[in-house]
Amino acid sequence: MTSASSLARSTTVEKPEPRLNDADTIATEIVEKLTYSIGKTVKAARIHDWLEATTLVVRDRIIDNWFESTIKTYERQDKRVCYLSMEFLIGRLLRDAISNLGLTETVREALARYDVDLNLVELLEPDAALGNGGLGRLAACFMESMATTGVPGFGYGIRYVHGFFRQEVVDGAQVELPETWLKHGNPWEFERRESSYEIGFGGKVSAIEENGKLRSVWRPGERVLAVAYDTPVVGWRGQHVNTLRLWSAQSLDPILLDAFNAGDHIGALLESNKAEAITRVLYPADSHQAGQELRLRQEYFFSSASLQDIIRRHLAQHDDLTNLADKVAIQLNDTHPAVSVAELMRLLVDVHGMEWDAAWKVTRDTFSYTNHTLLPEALETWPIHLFERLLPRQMQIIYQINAEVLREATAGKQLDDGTISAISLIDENNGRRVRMGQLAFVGSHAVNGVSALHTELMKETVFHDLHKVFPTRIENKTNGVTPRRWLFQANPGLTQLIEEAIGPGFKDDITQLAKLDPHAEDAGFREKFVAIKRQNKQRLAHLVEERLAIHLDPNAIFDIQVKRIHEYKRQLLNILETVALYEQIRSLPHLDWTPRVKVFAGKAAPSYVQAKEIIHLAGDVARVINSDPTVRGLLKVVFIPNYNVSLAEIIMPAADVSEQISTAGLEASGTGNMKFALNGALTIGTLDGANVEMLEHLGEENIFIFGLKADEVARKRAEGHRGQGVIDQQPMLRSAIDSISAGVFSQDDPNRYANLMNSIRDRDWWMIAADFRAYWDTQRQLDVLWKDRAKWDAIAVRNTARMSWFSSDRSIDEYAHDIWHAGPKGR
Ligand code: 26W
Repeated sequence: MTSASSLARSTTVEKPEPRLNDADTIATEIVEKLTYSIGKTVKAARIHDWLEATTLVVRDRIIDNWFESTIKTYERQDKRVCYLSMEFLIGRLLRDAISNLGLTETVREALARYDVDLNLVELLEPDAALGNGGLGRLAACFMESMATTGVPGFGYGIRYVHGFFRQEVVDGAQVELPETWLKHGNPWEFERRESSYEIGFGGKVSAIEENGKLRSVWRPGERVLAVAYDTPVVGWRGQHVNTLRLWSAQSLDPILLDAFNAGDHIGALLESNKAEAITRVLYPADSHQAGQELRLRQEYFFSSASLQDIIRRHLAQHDDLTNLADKVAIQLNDTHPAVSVAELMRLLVDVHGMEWDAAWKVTRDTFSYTNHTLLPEALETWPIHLFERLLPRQMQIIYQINAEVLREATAGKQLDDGTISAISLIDENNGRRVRMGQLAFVGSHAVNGVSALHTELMKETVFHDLHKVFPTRIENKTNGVTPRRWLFQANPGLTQLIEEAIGPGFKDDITQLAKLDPHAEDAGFREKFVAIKRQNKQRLAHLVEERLAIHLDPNAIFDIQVKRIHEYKRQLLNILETVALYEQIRSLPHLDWTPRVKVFAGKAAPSYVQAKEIIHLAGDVARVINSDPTVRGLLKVVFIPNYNVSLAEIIMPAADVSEQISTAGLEASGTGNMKFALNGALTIGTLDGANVEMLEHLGEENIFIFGLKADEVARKRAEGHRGQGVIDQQPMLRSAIDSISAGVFSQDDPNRYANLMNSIRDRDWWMIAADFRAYWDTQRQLDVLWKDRAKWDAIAVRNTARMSWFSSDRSIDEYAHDIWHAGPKGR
């Protein structure tokens, strides 16, 4: 093309020509980026430069579709879904983007021309770890599924400078180190200086009279700026591209020059430091609410910025805000953005002059709320005095909402004081606190749990009384995971094998995985399936060898438990079974033991003492067992430090056994359980969270369920169950607990685990002793099954074949249809 004709084209045609996607073009473009954007020659380029250049070339291809999706949504005035989440645990983006665009082999070939290996380039990208665990990863899977299924979705969150901490294990103990994902810049994001909003804190509220009516005016004592950073989220085949908008805090005045000129160089920067602190770091706790002012500032900061942005966009297209709920659905991902309910009321009533009742209808019709945990210590409440000081107008609004909800609830009914105090937004019993769960509930038209069991328990426990008043509000939306990341990208070998067996249709319609089911009976297919599993196990073994200098035998069962470390997730039950197995192998070496590798990984909240002790114990047990020649070849234990999304992508496809063994009633859903099973691991688990639905879909021969059920746990707790009685009846368990207590695994500090072990003897709140025997027996059942390879492998194949319902596309379809009324399935 001559330069003259390209000039003519650019003045007459708005939409760019579709780019060529052959290896030649891509290679040329990568070198152009290297040269003109990065300023390096091919010869001088380091591998980081290749990463950046490749990312920019891939990004160009996404941007074309991004504009198209955005313009289409705008022109058709489609309803938008805004997913408000304090966390997005995204992981790496390059491989995901290339794969969803269908360019993996082409980009590989393009780079190979310069002797650059795409795999190595991909490994350099830092994980975007803007989340703690399940809730944050679910938000990332949902963003990808919204893009894939064509729901016009906007993720709203926080651009933390430091994501989830890096974990090192030093002398057995977890050490937290800062994470610096932005160190080399972030080529995926676009700063949108024009989309910035003022966020207020503190100050005073006054009422002014306007046209005979009182209007509240909030004059904040402090203001910060929220600046938007946009990242495109590309769906499968690149058709639809959504936006993840993350907010960064900046001070309005970068420096107080008067103070600076007067010689107060530190004071001159105080304001800007205080503002920027809001988005500096992700809170690393997912079990206890932090209860700190900075956390509430984060919550309000991103809620207010997101709502102001949503309102601005709406008013750019519509005359007023009365039809907001027809054009926008806002999903609250847990209670972290629940202050949005009060903030939207403030914006509608105080700023945009809407009548209270009309505003309340708009608010309720717009919001919906997902609950992700029933753990009492994780439910968010804020002291009234703190709330009032930081957000005085929002506090008034909460009082007013409370009064009206209580009036609505009592209308025509006689409610006792207990019910009234249970549904109140203010907890009067613990030093007066605002209950964010109640606020989210009453401000939403739909409230959902994340698995069938969890949803039922929500109705019986946290929201028992609100559920009675609003009996149709709670519904279930079982979680899912994106098969693009967790099957296609993480397990290309298996993906290719599936394609050879059933054709490529499953890539666009994951329910077609069911066609794989009959292949479970085909010995030839099973052989190939197992060969791929073996390669994946070797890949993990290689990583463990490199990082920990521990050799793993791929012939052994790879038995894996990776997730946040929590007492309720019961890593301790797994460790006790490991110790018991170790002692059994030592005392009965002549028996035909099935070789096992026990893999653990996960992070503990920095202030969670017991969780940190569990990590220490896993490491101590690993060291003793791995250096004992009597069990060599039969039992190995590893704790892999710094579990994150990228490590999960290597671990999930390498598992033979997936440990999903939470105390029944405590795991809201679990999503790791789905990733493992999709990749052909056999689950050993309790009837908890989405394991219940997995049992339904897999059939009881294909999943290994044991232990107390949720109602049995509740009953035992009510009866005052203690561990000691059970321990006395279980010699293997007693011996394992006694060994750990006696310091067999911690000779440098024999009392290290005294508290941990006593908590099982004296209390056993998590039913570790109570479930031990059932767990042990089920593990031995798996040992026996491993020897019948045809049977094991058939079950593994059936797991992959029957897991398609757990795709997050299905979850998103349900939200779109039942709650949002948006997107192709929701209209
Ligand atoms: C306020 C401190 C805090 C922070 C985060 C409390 C609780 C949380 C999250 C709600 C914890 C979480 O990630 N929950 C997990 O959500 C997943 C997605 O729904 C579920 O699969 C897990 O079972 C649930 O533990």
